[in-house]
Amino acid sequence: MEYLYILCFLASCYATLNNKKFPDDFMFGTATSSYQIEGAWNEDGKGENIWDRLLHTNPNFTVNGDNGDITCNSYHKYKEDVALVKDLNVTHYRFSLAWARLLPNGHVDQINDAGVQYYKNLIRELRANNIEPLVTIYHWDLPQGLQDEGGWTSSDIVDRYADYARLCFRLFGGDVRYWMTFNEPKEFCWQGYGEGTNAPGIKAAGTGEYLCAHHVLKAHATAWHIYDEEFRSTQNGQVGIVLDTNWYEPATNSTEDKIASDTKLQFIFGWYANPIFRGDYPEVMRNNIQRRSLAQGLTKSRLPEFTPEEIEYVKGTADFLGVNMYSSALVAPIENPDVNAMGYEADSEVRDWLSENWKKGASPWLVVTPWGVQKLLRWIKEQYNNPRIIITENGYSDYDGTLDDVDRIDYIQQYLSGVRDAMDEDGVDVFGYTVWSLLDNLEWVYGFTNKFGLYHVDFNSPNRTRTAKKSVGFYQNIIRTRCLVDYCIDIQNYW
Ligand code: GBH
Repeated sequence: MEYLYILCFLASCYATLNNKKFPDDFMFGTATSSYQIEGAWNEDGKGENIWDRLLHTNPNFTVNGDNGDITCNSYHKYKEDVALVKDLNVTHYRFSLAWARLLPNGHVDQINDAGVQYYKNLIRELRANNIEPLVTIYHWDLPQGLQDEGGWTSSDIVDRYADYARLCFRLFGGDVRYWMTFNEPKEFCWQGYGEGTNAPGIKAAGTGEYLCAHHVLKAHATAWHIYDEEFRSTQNGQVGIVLDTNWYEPATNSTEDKIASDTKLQFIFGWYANPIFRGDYPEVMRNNIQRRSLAQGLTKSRLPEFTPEEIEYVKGTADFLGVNMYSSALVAPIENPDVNAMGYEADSEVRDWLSENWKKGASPWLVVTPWGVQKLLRWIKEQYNNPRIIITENGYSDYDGTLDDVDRIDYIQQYLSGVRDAMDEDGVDVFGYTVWSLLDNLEWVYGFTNKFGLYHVDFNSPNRTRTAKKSVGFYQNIIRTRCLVDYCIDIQNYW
C-alpha cells in the first residue's frame, strides 16, 4: 500500500506518464493569433475588422472592456517575439494573418502594402531563425466591410475568401509549408452567428451557425483546390484545417450515453470533418435537423444541403488535420427534448456538463482531463481513416499569470503523455504538438483575465514587457530530450 502511495505521488497521482521518446521528426511548437496579439488595430493602413467594431461599439462584451487595440503590441515587437520563439527552441510557430491588415475592406482590389511587408518580415525572421511558420489564414477577424456584405452567412463570402487565400499563397507561399484555412469554424460560426457571444454577435441559433459552416466548408475546399491546382507543384506545401472539440465522455456505461458521446462529437467535430474526410454532413446531423425542422413547421431542413457535385468537391480537401483540444465534458441524452429549442446543441439532443471532480483552469470551460486526449485521437483515427494529425492548440489558463506556473507544466506534461500514448498504443498518426499560447494575450470575451502564455506580458507597461514563466524551461527541456520523464525509452532507434 505504501509503495502504491509513493508511486502515485511520483506520478502526481495521475496515470503513469508515457516514457517513450517522441520521434526525431515530431514537431513541437507554440501558437498565437493576429487579433489576440498584434494590436496596431488602425495603423499603417489596416482596415477595421468585426472584433474592432464589436468591442469599440460594445465594450461590455468583454471582461473589463478589454480589446485588441494594443494588446501585446506584437505588430511592433515581432522581432522580439520571434526571439522568444527561438529561445523556446521549438520547431514551429503557428500564427494567423489579419485579413483586414492585408485587404482593408476584405476585397483583393485594394492591397495594403504595409500589411504584406509585415507578414513577409515576420516569415523571413522565422525562417532566418530556422523556425517553420504554420500559417492560419483565418482566425476569426473578418474585415468589417465583408460583414457589412453579409459575412459568413452570405454565399458571396466563398469567393471573397478564395480570392484572399489565393493572394496569401501567392504572396507568402514560397516560404510556407503548412497552411491552415480556418481556425475553429465551430466556434466562430456558433458563437458569431448562432449564440451571438463572439463577433459579429449575431443571434440566429438554429440557422445562422449552419449557414456559416456551409460557406466555410465551401471556402475551405475552394482554397484547397486553388492550392492544389495553382501552387502545390511549385510551393510543395500542405493545406489543412483546424477543428476544435472537447472529448465527450459518456456519463455512464449505458448504450444511450455512449451513443450520446458519438452524437455530440458528430455535431461538433463531424459537422466539419465528415464533409472533408468522408463526404457530406454526418448522418445523425442530417436526420436530427430534418426531423426537428419539420416538427417546427418548416418545409425543409435548417441544415443546408450539398449537391452531389459539392460533396465530391469538398471531400478529400485536407492534407492534414489540425486539432485544438483542451478539455472534456460528460454527456447523456436529453430526456424529452424540446422540439422548439433552437441551435445546434438543441438539435443534437445531447446535454453535456463538467464533473465537479475535475480540476478547473481560469477559463470556465477548461477542465484538466488529460485522459480525454487519447480517447479523442483514437475516435478521430477510426472515424476518418487515420488522417495525419497535428495538435494545433492545447494549453492551460490561470488568472494571475504567475511565473511559477506549475499547473501549466503539469497540464502540458499530462496531455503530451496522452498524445504519446495515442501514437504508441493506438497508432494515431500525430506529427506535432503546439502549445497555446506563446504570450498572455487578449482571450476574446475574457479579455486579459484568462492567461494562457508561456511568457507573461505586463499589460500595464507601455513596453508590454515579456517575461518567461517556469513553463518555458520545462518545455525547452521536453523539446531537447523529446522525453516527458527523467529517462525515456528510444523506441525509434531501439532496434
Ligand atoms: C481556442 O479556442 C482559440 O483558437 C484561441 O483563439 C483561444 O485563445 C484559445 O483556444 C483559448 O481559449 O463553454 O461549452 O461553449 C478554444 C476552444 C472551445 C474554448 C469551446 C471555448 C467553449 C465551450 N474553445 N469553448 S462552451
